[in-house]
Amino acid sequence: MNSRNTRPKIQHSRPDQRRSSGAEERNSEGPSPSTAPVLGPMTVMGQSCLLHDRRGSVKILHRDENMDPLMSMEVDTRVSVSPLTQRRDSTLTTPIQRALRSFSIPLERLHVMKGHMMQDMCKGLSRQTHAQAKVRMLPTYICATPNGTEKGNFLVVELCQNQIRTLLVTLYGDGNMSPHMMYKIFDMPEGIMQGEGEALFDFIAQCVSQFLAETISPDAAQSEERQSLPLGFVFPFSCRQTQLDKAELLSWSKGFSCSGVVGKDVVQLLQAAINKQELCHVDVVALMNDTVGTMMTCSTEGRPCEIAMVADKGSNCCFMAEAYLVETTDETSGRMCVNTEWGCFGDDGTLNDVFTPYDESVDEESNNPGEKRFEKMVGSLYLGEIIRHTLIALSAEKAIFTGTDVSVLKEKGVFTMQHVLDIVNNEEGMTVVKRVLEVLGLQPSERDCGRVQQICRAVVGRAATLHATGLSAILSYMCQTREMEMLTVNVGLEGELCTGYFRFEEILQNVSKLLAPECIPTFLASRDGSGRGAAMVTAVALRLAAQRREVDEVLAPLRLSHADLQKVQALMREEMERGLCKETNASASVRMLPTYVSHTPDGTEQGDFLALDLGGTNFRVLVVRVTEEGISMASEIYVIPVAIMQGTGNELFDHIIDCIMDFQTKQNLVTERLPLGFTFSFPCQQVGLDKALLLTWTKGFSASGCVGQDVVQLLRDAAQRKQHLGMKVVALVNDTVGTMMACGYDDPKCEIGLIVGTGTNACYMEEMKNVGTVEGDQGRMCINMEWGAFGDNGCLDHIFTHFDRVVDETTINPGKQRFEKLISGMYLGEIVRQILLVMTEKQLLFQGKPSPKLQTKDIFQTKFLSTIELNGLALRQIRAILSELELDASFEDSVLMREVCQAVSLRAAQLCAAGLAAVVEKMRENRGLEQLSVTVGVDGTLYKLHPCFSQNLQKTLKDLAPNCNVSFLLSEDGSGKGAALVAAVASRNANAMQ
Ligand code: 0WK
Ligand code: BGC
Repeated sequence: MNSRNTRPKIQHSRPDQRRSSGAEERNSEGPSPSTAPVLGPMTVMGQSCLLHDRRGSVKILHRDENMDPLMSMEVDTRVSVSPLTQRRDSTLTTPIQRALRSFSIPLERLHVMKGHMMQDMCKGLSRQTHAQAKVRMLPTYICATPNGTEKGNFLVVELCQNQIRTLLVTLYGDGNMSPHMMYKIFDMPEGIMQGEGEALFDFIAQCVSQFLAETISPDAAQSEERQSLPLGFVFPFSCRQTQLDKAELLSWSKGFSCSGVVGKDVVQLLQAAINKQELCHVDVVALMNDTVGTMMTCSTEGRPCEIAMVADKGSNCCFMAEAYLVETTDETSGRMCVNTEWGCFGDDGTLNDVFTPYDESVDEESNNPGEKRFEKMVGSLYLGEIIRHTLIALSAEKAIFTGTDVSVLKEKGVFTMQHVLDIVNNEEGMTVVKRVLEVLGLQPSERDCGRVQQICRAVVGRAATLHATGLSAILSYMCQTREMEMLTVNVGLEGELCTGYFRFEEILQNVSKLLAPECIPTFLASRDGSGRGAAMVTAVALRLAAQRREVDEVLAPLRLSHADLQKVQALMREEMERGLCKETNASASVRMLPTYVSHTPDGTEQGDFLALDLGGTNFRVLVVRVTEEGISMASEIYVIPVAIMQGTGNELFDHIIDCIMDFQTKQNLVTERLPLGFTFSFPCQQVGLDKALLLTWTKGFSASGCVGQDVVQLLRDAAQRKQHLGMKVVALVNDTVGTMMACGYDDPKCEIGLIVGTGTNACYMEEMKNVGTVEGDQGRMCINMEWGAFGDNGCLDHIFTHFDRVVDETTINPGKQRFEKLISGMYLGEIVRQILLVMTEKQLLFQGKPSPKLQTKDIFQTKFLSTIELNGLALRQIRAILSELELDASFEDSVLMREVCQAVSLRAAQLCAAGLAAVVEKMRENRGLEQLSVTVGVDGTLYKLHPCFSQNLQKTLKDLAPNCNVSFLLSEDGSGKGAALVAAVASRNANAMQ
């Protein structure tokens, strides 16, 4: 199971390393040319050229001296990756060759880069290192993808480069198969990107206002005005989001630098500008990065998309991460979309060796030098600039445009992305290239054209390769954190580099296959940019918000406040007092039964004893040896079939004797007549240590003819019937008492026994003077509270929910053991099942489709809660549990499932704590202490196995009884040991009497 403290080891190892690490060691200089898989149609390595066919096999051509050096370059340089050695190849003669080579990154280096990216991703996700990380890994608070039920009108505003795009998207809840979309593009006024932030947001709000005026008819506008029109804002800049509609701008990029925005909540700024336009019905409910919009856009046609990459002016990528790994949020379950903001990758210098002098020039000229270095190598805002600087350098070295006027190249931004795309996509000779360069005012020769095209292809090819490297890091990261052998995933693509450069996707496919062979990405080009996706995000946000409100409504009755718990504590105390008082004991719901155990073990107990432990999950027969050195025991678990539990008393006790006889046979104790301590975990009125009248059955038992009878006698009678003389019952104790005694043997401060298992109950050492139902007022006596019945007099009806009532009505003892039915393992699963049924009915779960199995009583076992609430359990494991119940659970369903289980188990732990707080506070007052320090001996499957029950109980107890320092001691061998100790005390007293 993974959780925040057990995280998967993220590693990046090269595929060939994985295949044969030996080879690697063998060649410190990087792989020998013959082994290194190389990418792209042509790789030049020193004197040889490697030609790669599509199948990836490599043909080596040896360049002979009369081969035209350029010719060797004529072959496709679109993607050139070559072994490390290549870059340092000083044999490269011409400036062109050197320039081209500077843009080719060896496969080796790409592997290292992928590794750095993965390391930076982990740094960005970790709460400790997030602040220093260059790859910011910003949480987006998007934890769900569209489920097709979204419907309504949604407004979207996209802040693009030089444009504002406004959309109105209508969804019909038909699986989003045919959303209706209207949109309008507004060009941004000159200089607004570098002006006042307020001016920018006012302009955006005016666009919205104009768009609405043009698209919504006045009548519809009137009815619209009456309804809230949700707006999703696509804001492609790095923001620290704390909610879907709360995002602080961290930094501008791509030429934007509006003042008064960095560090501000961008949603607030837009909402304020919109309100200024008196569009008060327009409510900004979600802000998202353009990558997120793209992921959602590509997720609509019934094919979930979990990664999206924008290769446009800027470059960025988002993906669905395991929420528990996103340490900068409190979400621990499910997945959350993370906006990587990988544009800043390398700002710590890790890319310096691949950053060419041309990249340096572009960076120096930018308005954020030293920042966004990765973006500046791959964003279409910069590719033209890189090429311009390369051409400037080459013409300065007289390697190109010799003897012609190249002053136009001095103009920043003159070489646009469109120019570049026209050149790189041109497969037909140099006509197009020539025309593009001439339009720019250059006079290129045929040779110049060829060289410019090579440079353009090298720069764009490098951008595609670097995108693929970043993507490979994310692919491998997802594969590893999901602990999968193979990851198949849909990747949404958006941006002019994706749509404009016709070889982009192919390079992405080839390079990611080499760098992340364990992953199979399917690329989905986004047809509608991120606008449609933004409408989805807004729709999902509203659906989730509406769902959240409904879920809170359903679960609200289970959420107990501190005041509620204090009230329960006070009611428990009241019932305890009534139980202890002779006059009111009979009507008290907490019977406070005397146990005749007047002190905890003192270590002098000795002897061999038989012990029985009935009433928990397992019926156990034990033989216990108590010596001064300690206690040793042997035991056997026997089943009590339901037919016996609900048969006759004689059948039950005969069955018990059969088990004892079987045990004694196996333990060669047949000849022994050992004193026996009987842990009988049901409410009994004890008359003495070995005489106890059963008051009522609980926990599914109902054997007839026992209630009101002396249980010890029933056992003796059964032994009689079976002519079994091999035992002498000397003591009967409740499992809480047995547990207290067993733990008291190791910790003398243990004066409270607590069981939270199939049932629940507690006992504690009370001052005899307070026990009105037993003569004498010296010393103390252990009181078996039988708190399971607390509230049977109706005092807890105010916290009893509809779900609890349904569960109670379907038990064999309706109206009884009401406190127990809110807390113990026998009932929690059923409470959860009832809630699931209601939530399914309300379409909050399983798309409203209940499964027949979910209608089956006790089908949802309490152990499922313990599993489902395991910290960070992968949601697919929750889905596995639910599929056992024939429930086809979505991701969101699994997250909601966990929330329901958490609500039910937390309430149980809190109520248990409220009961214990009443006990420890009474003991503190009894002893007139400022501070009480006491130990609780505890047992029971729920307390022991539930991942956070004990923690929640102890935390709540501290809040409710701050003047008591309570520690908890888990009983190792159960209360059988305790029963033996009580039997030892009883025997010693009996011997002393003789
Ligand atoms: C183990 C104790 C037994 C007690 C049981 C309660 O030895 O006396 O009844 O714990 O836990 P459960 O088995 O009901 O979860
Ligand atoms: C019984 C108690 C017992 C508790 C825990 C309750 O149902 O009434 O006697 O201590 O379960 O096993």
